[in-house]
Amino acid sequence: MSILNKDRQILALSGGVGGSKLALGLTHCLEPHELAIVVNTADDFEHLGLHISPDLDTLMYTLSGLSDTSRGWGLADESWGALDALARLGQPTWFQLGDRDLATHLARSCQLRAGTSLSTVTAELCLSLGITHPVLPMSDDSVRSFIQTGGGELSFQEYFVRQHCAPEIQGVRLHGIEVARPQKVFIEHLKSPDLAAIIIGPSNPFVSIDPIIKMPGVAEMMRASTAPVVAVSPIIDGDAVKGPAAKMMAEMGMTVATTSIAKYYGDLLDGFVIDEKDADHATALRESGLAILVVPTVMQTLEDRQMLASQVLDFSLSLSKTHDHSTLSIT
Ligand code: FO1
Repeated sequence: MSILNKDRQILALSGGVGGSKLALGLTHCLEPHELAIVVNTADDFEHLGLHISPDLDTLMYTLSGLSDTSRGWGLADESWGALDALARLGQPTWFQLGDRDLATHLARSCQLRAGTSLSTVTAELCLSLGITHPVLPMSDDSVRSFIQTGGGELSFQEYFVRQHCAPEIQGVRLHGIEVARPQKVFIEHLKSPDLAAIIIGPSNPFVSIDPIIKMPGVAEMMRASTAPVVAVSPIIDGDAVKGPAAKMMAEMGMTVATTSIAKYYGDLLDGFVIDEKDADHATALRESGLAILVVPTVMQTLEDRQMLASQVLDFSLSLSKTHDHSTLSIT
């Protein structure tokens, strides 16, 4: 079912579990040629000689219906024989690699080692998994999130998995961001007059969305595009649905509320989607110049994902670009 006229496209920016849920909903509303999903790769890391791309895998497994929805990452019906064998060999097991999941890391790692780009490897993996909507790594260059704490910097997975997000965060350093080139199809969409909307998923702004929008030129192209930019709040009623976003906000001195998310994204946004529990924020947010949609944003079932996606789509397509961007040059 196509809700876009002629060949209009939608860009969705995604990272983590929340972003994948909305992306799945969007794939049920849009044809493959109408949607491209841009995925954070700054959580990627080398582990046991393997290049691991957690947000790409979470999205691919979600779109292919193979994901373990209770864990939120990895594959359903997983076995852990290799991990047990690694433990016997005294290897690190804090980052749990399932036997089937390992196949993805092995396939990706040997392709990358052979010089294939992450984009090409991702396209091949998606083809194998029967995924038809384009999944675009945000870049084929390396960007890595480092969590700055009082005790020094931690790689993202060290912070998120090994230390269970316990250390107090002071900030995030995006290593490599200054020279990272946004993925070429991503840029083509950003520059295309056929781009109908850019949807930022309910992902962690600091470690899932910032790596995408802080790459050179991306924010400027988003502002210059005629396509409205709409974000779905990852904070509901003063807390995050999943993950460390709320804890990070509090530790970085922000009020844990939808209003702080809107402020953080600043003039990048034309529209903002908040949960009904935050309906009392709508007036203040509208007064700041944002178009606001108030709907249930907790996605527990596939129907929830599809419903929210179609509401966000309709809302986004109803917006015209509200900011005057004629003064900005596209770098
Ligand atoms: N998250 C955990 O909390 N514990 C794990 O052991 C773990 C293993 C893992 C393996 C593969 C993969 O693709 C993701 C994995 N994750 C694990 C989730 C991952 O750390 C997060 O999904 C992202 O980096 C943050 O969105």
